[in-house]
Amino acid sequence: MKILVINGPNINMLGIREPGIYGKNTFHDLLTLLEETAAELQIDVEQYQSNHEGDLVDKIQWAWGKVDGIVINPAAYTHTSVAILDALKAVAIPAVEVHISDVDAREPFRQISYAGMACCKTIKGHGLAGYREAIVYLDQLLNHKIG
Ligand code: CA2
Repeated sequence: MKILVINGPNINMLGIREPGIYGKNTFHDLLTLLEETAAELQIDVEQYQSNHEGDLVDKIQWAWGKVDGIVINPAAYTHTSVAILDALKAVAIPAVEVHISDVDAREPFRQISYAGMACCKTIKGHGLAGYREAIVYLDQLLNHKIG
């Protein structure tokens, strides 16, 4: 079982500014959490972060035939990118959308998610723990423990 975790622009800056919105944890803390989750579930978890929309599209295309599930936080591209939506639809790999903050409680422009239209589940407002929840969900889904 291989899960690809994709993070969009500025996620690598976590913990540096706006702790009131995104918490005090850093991007390094997120990488540690992903490693711990992979060990706990005995699965392969790969993380990819980019600040560039086309690179995110390339990575989603790369995943076709290579990974079983995708966890994606497209960050600001969530609210603008039809290209990321189309890439997720093209590969048709089960995908879960994660947002660290509760985007529904923020500015109206953050309440639109294009990527989410191609995802089977969205987890928002759970901080970094949302990534673990998404991986556990995909692991159970792909092992037919949930429908
Ligand atoms: O809540 C989330 O996970 C977001 O995807 C985070 C994005 C934001 O544009 C989305 O609306 C919601 C922002 C990523 C991190 O941005 C930072 C901003 C300041 C300091 C550090 C990171």
